Amino acid sequence: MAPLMLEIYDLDGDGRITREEIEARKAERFAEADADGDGGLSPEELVALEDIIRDEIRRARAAATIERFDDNGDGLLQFEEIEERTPRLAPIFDRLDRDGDGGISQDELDAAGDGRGEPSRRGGPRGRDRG
Ligand SMILES: [Ca+2]
Ligand SMILES: [Ca+2]
Ligand SMILES: [Ca+2]
Repeated sequence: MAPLMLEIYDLDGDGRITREEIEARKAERFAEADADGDGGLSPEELVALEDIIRDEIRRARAAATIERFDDNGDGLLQFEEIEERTPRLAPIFDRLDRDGDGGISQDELDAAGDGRGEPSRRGGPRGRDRG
């Protein structure tokens, strides 16, 4: 069972999703979408329902992400916690910044484009001189 499903449907947080919980969640959604409370969904309300479901999924996904990244356990993602777990950008930056001056110059970008076999969108197989 995907944790995402648990996040969305496990209302009492016991790690199991019961039929009742699914029904309750659906009823909750419906009631929330039925803005005028007439017991039926108008086109606008149906759109609202879709938004609610989409929101639920995004929130659940965010909650799962926070749980994974939250080093100090405060239930929030601090900037440092994000940085620490998404180190992918740092090596790329370091690699591009060949002279290590903390900035990436156009030359360095060109060199990266030529040297690493990354397809350039500028077209033409010829780059600058080999470095
Ligand atoms: Ca449950
Ligand atoms: Ca309605
Ligand atoms: Ca935290």
